[in-house]
Amino acid sequence: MASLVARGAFILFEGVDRCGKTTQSTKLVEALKSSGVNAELWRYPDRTTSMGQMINSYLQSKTEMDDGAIHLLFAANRWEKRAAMEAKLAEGVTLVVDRYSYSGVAFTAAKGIPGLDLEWCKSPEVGLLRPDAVLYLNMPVEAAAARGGFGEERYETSDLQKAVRANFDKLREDWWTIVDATGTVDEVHAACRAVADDAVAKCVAGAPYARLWD
Ligand code: Z5A
Repeated sequence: MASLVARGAFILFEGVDRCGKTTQSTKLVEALKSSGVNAELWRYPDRTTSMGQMINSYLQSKTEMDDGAIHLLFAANRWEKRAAMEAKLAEGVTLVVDRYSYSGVAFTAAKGIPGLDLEWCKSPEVGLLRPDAVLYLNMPVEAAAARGGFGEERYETSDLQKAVRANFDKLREDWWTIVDATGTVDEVHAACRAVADDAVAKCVAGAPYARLWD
């Protein structure tokens, strides 16, 4: 029997470090809620789970891990949340998500480890829910770094971020929205809000779910 509740939308923010994902995802959830949309902010890695704590420790360089193993752990951190994510959407909650599988693939493949190419990196993500909309916050690495410099975590170096950006260019699909992230917070928000409103409306109207990498 079909559900009586319209499903929520899965709206994803992606982009290089400091491009504004946290700022924009937080602002979008507030705006959606204030217009009556039931919305929640999620982020990956989800550092609250036991797997997420292992990832957190790795990102903070407190532990070392094989590059393939940490890649699979990032993916497992999405799989462990998959059922909860699908249940939320089915209940009508719109999820605004800060990073997801595309970051997983773009970062690991940027390390240049033999064998860990884009295709290998995609494989553990296949079958996870595909977002209804991707808001790719497009920004040169130098401009992002000028927003306060990179932090202390692993991966926060200019060379790696440039390789990540090049990988995002390879992963982009024609249904993504490329947002100029160099504008003011309000300008970027306006562009994101329009896409989010459209995604929510399509999901209310019954848009089907899709899976990576359909
Ligand atoms: N990773 C992975 O390897 N595999 C995976 O599967 C996943 C992730 C999911 C997690 O970092 C790390 O894990 C990440 C990828 C890797 N490594 N790196 N790099 P995270 O997600 O916890 O952290 P982050 O993505 O690096 O977040 P960030 O540094 O907080 O950046 P942000 O969220 O994109 O930006 P922001 O905090 O919103 O803004 C940065 C600053 O710019 C801040 O001072 C703002 O006030 C300012 N800002 C924001 N927007 C503007 C505008 N429009 N104008 C001027 N200033 C602005």
